Amino acid sequence: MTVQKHLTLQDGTLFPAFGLGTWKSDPGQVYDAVRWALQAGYRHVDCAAIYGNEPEVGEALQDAFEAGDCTREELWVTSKLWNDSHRKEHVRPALEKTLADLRLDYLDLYLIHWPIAFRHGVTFPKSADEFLTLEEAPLEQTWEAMAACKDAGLTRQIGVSNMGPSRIESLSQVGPTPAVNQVECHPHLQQRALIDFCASKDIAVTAYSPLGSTDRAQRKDDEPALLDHPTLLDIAAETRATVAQVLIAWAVHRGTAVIPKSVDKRRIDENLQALSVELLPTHLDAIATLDKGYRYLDGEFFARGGSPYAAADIWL
Ligand code: NDP
Ligand code: 1BO
Repeated sequence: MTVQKHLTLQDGTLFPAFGLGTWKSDPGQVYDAVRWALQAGYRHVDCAAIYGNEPEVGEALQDAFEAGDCTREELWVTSKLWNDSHRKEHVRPALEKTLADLRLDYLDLYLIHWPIAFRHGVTFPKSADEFLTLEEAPLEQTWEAMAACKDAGLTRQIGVSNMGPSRIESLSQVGPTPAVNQVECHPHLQQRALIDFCASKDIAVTAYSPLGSTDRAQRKDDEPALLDHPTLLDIAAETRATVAQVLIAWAVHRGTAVIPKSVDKRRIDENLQALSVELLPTHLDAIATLDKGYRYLDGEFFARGGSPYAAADIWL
């Protein structure tokens, strides 16, 4: 079994630095993916209500506990509050729905998924009136409701996702400092300034889309293919690893948690084995040159249809 690595959160809680992503893991696939992952030694699963697969993840978790693959106490489960439930009266019911779907009594971590708000019941807005502005649904009120969920024992930690320093500062003025900020992070978007800011506040960073999020429905014409990058291919050859393993090892080496998604048993195993890949200073120097501030998830999907949001303002 591969040795798990951990980050230490503000209150001393150990946060597994490696987990399984589940976005785009369709019902019909995600049950097996979660079971294979837990049998292989994964101890962290990243979920979200909007992924539409929490009931099937919950079935897999229950069966894994019953089969003795791991105990609830050994496992870290993260989920996320969707944008239509930011108003304070909707936060706890959304978390309770996620807990029922996941068949859990508590989460380890609950995140505000995006600093974007929709009218209650809207999955993805089709018109301007389906959005709420941040004046109509202030993130600070959402955060107070998240903190109440933590106090009620529904989640052990609370955190944020897709947020930059000014949003984190303003949430920290009305409640606890977020335990975790989950953001896109890979060699083309290294997030050095944000990671330094989070370190200064003792906020752990989780890197999402660490492999370049290759299976998104909407891809851009100019999208760089991370898994085929010549520098990364060279490092993979030198370390006798795959490029995916190099990317995961790099994320863990720089002190972030990382949550690659796969529904393929071979790749699920391969990704976990990345924790044994050792990168040399020359490799780290070469990867450092690949930063170009490129977002695979640029947030443009929240800026259409008469949206009051601009993509560039999401990451403030
Ligand atoms: P990833 O960067 O993890 O890439 C997933 C893609 O890589 C899939 O096509 C997968 O295919 C493929 N893949 C997985 N392992 C390998 C491998 N070893 N070699 C080659 N290809 C591989 O993308 P995601 O965008 O899914 O990000 C990971 C997770 O982060 C999400 O699943 C989600 O949990 C979280 N996330 C959070 C966001 C947020 O807003 N907070 C936004 C985006 C992601 P296959 O399944 O066939 O193996
Ligand atoms: C809208 C994209 C969500 C991925 O976490």
